[in-house]
Amino acid sequence: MRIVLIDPRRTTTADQADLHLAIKADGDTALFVGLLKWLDDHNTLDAEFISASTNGLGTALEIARDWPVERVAAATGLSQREVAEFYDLVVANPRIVTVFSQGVNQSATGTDKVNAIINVHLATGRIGQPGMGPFSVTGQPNAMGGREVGGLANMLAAHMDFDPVSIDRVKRFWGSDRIADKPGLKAVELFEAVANGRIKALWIMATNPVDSMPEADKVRAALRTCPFVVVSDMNAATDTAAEARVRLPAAGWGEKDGTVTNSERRISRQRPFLPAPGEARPDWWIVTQVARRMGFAPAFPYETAGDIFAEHVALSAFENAGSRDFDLTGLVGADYDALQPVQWPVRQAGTARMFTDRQYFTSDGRARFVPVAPPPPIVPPPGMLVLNTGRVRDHWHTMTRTGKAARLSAHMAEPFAELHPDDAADKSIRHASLVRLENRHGSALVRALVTERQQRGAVFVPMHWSGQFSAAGRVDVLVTAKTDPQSGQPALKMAIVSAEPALARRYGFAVSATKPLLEGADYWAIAETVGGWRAELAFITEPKDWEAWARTAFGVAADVALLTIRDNATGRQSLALFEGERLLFALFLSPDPVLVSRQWAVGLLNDGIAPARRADILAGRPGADRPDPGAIVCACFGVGAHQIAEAARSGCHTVDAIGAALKAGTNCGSCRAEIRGLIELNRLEAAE
Ligand SMILES: Nc1nc2c(c(=O)[nH]1)N[C@H]1C(S)=C(S)[C@@H](COP(=O)(O)OP(=O)(O)OC[C@H]3O[C@@H](n4cnc5c(=O)[nH]c(N)nc54)[C@H](O)[C@@H]3O)O[C@H]1N2
Ligand SMILES: Nc1nc2c(c(=O)[nH]1)N[C@H]1C(S)=C(S)[C@@H](COP(=O)(O)OP(=O)(O)OC[C@H]3O[C@@H](n4cnc5c(=O)[nH]c(N)nc54)[C@H](O)[C@@H]3O)O[C@H]1N2
Ligand SMILES: [Mo]
Repeated sequence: MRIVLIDPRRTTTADQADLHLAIKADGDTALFVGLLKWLDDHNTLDAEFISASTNGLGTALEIARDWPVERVAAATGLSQREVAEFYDLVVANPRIVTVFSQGVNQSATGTDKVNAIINVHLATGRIGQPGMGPFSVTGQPNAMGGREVGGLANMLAAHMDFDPVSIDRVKRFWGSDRIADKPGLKAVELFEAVANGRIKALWIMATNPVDSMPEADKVRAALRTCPFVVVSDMNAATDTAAEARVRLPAAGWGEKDGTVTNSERRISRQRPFLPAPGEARPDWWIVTQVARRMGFAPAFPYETAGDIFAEHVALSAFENAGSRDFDLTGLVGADYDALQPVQWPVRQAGTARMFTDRQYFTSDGRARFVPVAPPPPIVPPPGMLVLNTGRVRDHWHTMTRTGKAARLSAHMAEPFAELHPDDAADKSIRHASLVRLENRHGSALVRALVTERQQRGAVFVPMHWSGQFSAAGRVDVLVTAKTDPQSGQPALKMAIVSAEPALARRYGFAVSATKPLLEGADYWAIAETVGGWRAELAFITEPKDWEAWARTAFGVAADVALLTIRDNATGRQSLALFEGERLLFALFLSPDPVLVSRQWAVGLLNDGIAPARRADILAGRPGADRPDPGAIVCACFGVGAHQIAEAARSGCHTVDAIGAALKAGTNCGSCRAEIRGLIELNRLEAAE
């Protein structure tokens, strides 16, 4: 198998790819429209399939004919050679799967990008057969399931739209004289309606929009003006729950019964493996109770998750007879507790592959080409950068889960911005210093990570950091609430920002046995570690009295003496508190970024520390018996970059050899590309 990665950044996926196309933001439509022309020019179109099973190629091809490789290269920022190499691979390999996710979807031209991709598959007949097809990978573990039950404002349940026939059908199925007869507000519109007072009551369930929606500060402000906000969550402390009038404790996935559907349309039963804590209840139960008290008891007779699933199955089967793709007819009357994983549509049995009969869910059964034209390129004003956002390996969304796992936080412990070295130099931003990103929507303060993996003119910030874990790491305060005109999906990968160095007068790093309160610092980011917390700090204006500041931050009473040392030559200063052999907190301050080894300092929280060692600890000096493992690379086994580098220098020259020596990379394997990079680097150093 060959892998082509299309991503503006050289991500760790690039390390596995045969070809990486570092495309300009939103260049995808041009790339795939140009591909359609190339395929036509190289006689790769499937004329028989096109004439028997599709409609509308003409217009799509007409547009594509204006997109020769030179023009594609100009629009995508790629070289003509790279574009041609990719196109040749597509010509030569009929078995091709185009896997796409949010770099395609979360764009003001997302639907165009998807249609450009599907057009290529339709034109070559590469769909509905083994090893080929466009493949949209949904992100959330049950994103697919959410759509099936109508969890989007623009659809009814069971994949039915708001067309008159479907509206009438669902109405009859439910025996209801009233039903919503048009799409509701999509996410971005919804918060606009809250802001302008059209919506006065809002129930937010299982999502954290104060962090994850574009123009996030406006979302927060909107919630503050909304007369009635209810939040159902499994965490009491989230940035959204903080704005709620009523908080309802929800059971989490491992505490409840249900089904989930994954990206291959496979529905699986999920059973609880933990009891629900306290008063927590499944969301369906909470909704049912509220509905009953609102007077809808006859319509909400459910006692179990199985009751609801049976109704879901029945609706999918209602007047279906093969006319609608979402069809669970085969599960009517099925024993919920004995349900085996199955791929829909389920008529007699499940369906492993759709469209093998070359029939599509349109009125004439033919697939439709949707003509799309590439958008004009995105050109930020001089000095400004294109902001891109997304995920890191070890965090999940707004960190309500992964923020609690010390091991996962060890990989990336603070919010950061990836910048190209030339942009960083232009703007006098040093690696590991702080950078302020700003535009008319808001501002963020994050650590600068200067790297060749980033392209010039762009900056990447992870989506994960919330106000629970950082002072100003919420990237969505910067993202413009611009949406795709068809889908309403916000362009979450896109904003124009300025980037300036933030000159801190003092930097700090702290470890603490208890969660510190860092509100007084201009920059702070905290992460859980084994035995406590670690925190990165920076002060643009300094507190007058460091001891007083530390007492508030680490909750130390006025009559308890702190240990402090100060080096007048360097301006470095440390404060700490011990209780017997136990370190309660240590705070290292410096006019420059603090150089203390993070892994060493974090380890102190679990060490017994003899009084004689206290001075070394205040000085930030690891003893010879405790070599610094470096930043954690393998989160599964807690193996650091220095350890891997050392092993590489002493002869472990393959990822497997490192695994045999240190166990690193032998469990989940997601750090293997990073390990490979460290081996390369350190072999070279050893050779020099
Ligand atoms: N560790 C971890 N895994 C997760 C999640 C998580 O939070 N953490 N979340 C899950 C969820 S819900 C989702 S939706 C998926 C998302 O999975 P992905 O979509 O794979 O992840 P992202 O990091 O959001 O974005 C992917 C890439 O799109 C690139 N990109 C940005 N703009 C463009 C563009 O214009 N064109 C192209 N071609 N690429 C562009 C970005 O540089 C980024 O590397 O991940 C799922 N898996
Ligand atoms: N800039 C930018 N913004 C993005 C993205 C991006 O790439 N860039 N990605 C977007 C994408 S793809 C996604 S999926 C979203 C994710 O954004 P959100 O969905 O807002 O983020 P989560 O952290 O998953 O929030 C889920 C919340 O539900 C709670 N929860 C978990 N399980 C349950 C449950 O069973 N019941 C209830 N009631 N609560 C529960 C969690 O504690 C958490 O507070 O972010 C989007 N926003
Ligand atoms: Mo997602």
